[in-house]
Amino acid sequence: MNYAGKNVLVIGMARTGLATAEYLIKRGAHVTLNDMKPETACADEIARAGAIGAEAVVGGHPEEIFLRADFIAISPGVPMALPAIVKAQSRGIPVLGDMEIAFDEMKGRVCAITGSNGKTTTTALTGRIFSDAGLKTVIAGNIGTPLISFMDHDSRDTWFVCEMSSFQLESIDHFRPCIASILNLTPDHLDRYNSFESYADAKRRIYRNQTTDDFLVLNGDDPLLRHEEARSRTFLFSRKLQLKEGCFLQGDGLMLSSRNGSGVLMPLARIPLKGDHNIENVMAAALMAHLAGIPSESIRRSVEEFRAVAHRLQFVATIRGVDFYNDSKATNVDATIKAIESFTGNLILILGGKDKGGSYAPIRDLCPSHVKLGILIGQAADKIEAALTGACPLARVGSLEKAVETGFERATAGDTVLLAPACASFDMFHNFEHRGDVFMQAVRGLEKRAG
Ligand code: UMA
Repeated sequence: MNYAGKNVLVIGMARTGLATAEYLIKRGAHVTLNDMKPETACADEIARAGAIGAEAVVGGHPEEIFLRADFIAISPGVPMALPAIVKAQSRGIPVLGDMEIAFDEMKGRVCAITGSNGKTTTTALTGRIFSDAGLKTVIAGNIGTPLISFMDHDSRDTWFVCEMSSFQLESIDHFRPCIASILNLTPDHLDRYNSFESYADAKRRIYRNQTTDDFLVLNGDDPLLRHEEARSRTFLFSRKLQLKEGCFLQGDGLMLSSRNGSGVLMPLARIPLKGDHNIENVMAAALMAHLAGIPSESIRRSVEEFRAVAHRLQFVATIRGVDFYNDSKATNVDATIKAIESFTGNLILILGGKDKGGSYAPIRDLCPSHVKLGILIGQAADKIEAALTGACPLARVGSLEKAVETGFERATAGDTVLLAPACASFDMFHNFEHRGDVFMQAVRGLEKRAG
């Protein structure tokens, strides 16, 4: 698209908004950046907007700036249901996300990964396999750096391995990945969607522009995904099914099979990541790499060398026989269940934060066998307490640091203190990374004091 002389409104003045504004200004657009935050809370962002040549309007979303835009670029954290957006759309003003804008210019190929859980680990691992195999690779999207930030480099021959959230998928139009994957579908973000179906529909947009030349990789063990009707060539990965084509388990070996060849990829015991859910993540990444033409030997080596991504079931320390794990990225109930299931029991589980509108009851079933003590923090503590009372002992504390101390006091050698909160972090922290960092700092402090 030719942006020269266009009036563009960019909503959200954080990573995506600022990168998008810079991209558009370099291509001749007049950009207004808009954020609901008051001026006092975004002085740095206003200064950055000025430095790149954008006008900044903060402290709300005044309708007139939406209605005079030629098009609107929306950040993932801003809901499409914002009244000013709805009104602009009703007047025919296009609303696009940074991934769509980037895709319009991109010369390379996209491998896009979504799902309720496991996206970041799978994206990081897939990117690692691609780059270890000598392919020019960029890892972008929900994992941390907006895709649009990479568009000033020559993108020919590049694989863009993108983690995509449902939020980002809402604002695509022509975006078409050569390889797409949906890892799983479980309830999340029900504070933004009015039903699980509309959340799942947003995820399904990942393959809607694919053609018969493209590949779609789905979790064959997820009943919601097994029977998707896509135009693209669909391959499953599964821990339970024996597949003619795809990635699956045979005995204790991981098998890969397609027209590109078949055989044992590697014994399960050689996968360094913890937990059954990570076997699924490895299967998805291996299958995508296989479909991109990467030899099994190269995939195997990369998987063997890959270690957990920060804040995803990350081992922190052992203090007097008590292990500490940071799974701050477990921001929904399903992720917490997967984290719990990665251990055989003896867990002291730290739960709580900002509630996202779902039910905590599914955690209850695992408590008697796995959880010695649940330590509750944050705004959601009352709701979690109501859901788990009677299933395991519970304690309430006022901070994450206090939760770490209490966990250590109540643990005996052989126990594991696990942060897997089942909630968003924004009631007490800037984001889940900040929450994980505070947890790890508290553990390190404990380690020093324990000698
Ligand atoms: N804002 C408004 N009006 C609103 C809502 C928000 O003005 O109604 C403003 C906020 O005041 C803030 C800005 O929008 O200043 C934030 O925008 P953003 O949340 O999109 O922040 P970015 O820094 O651009 O981060 C986004 C993704 N954030 C979200 O989806 C919430 C990041 O994913 C992503 O890494 C980044 O783009 C680069 O692609 C984070 C995330 O939490 C990790 N994702 C969710 C998840 O994984 O569950 C989906």
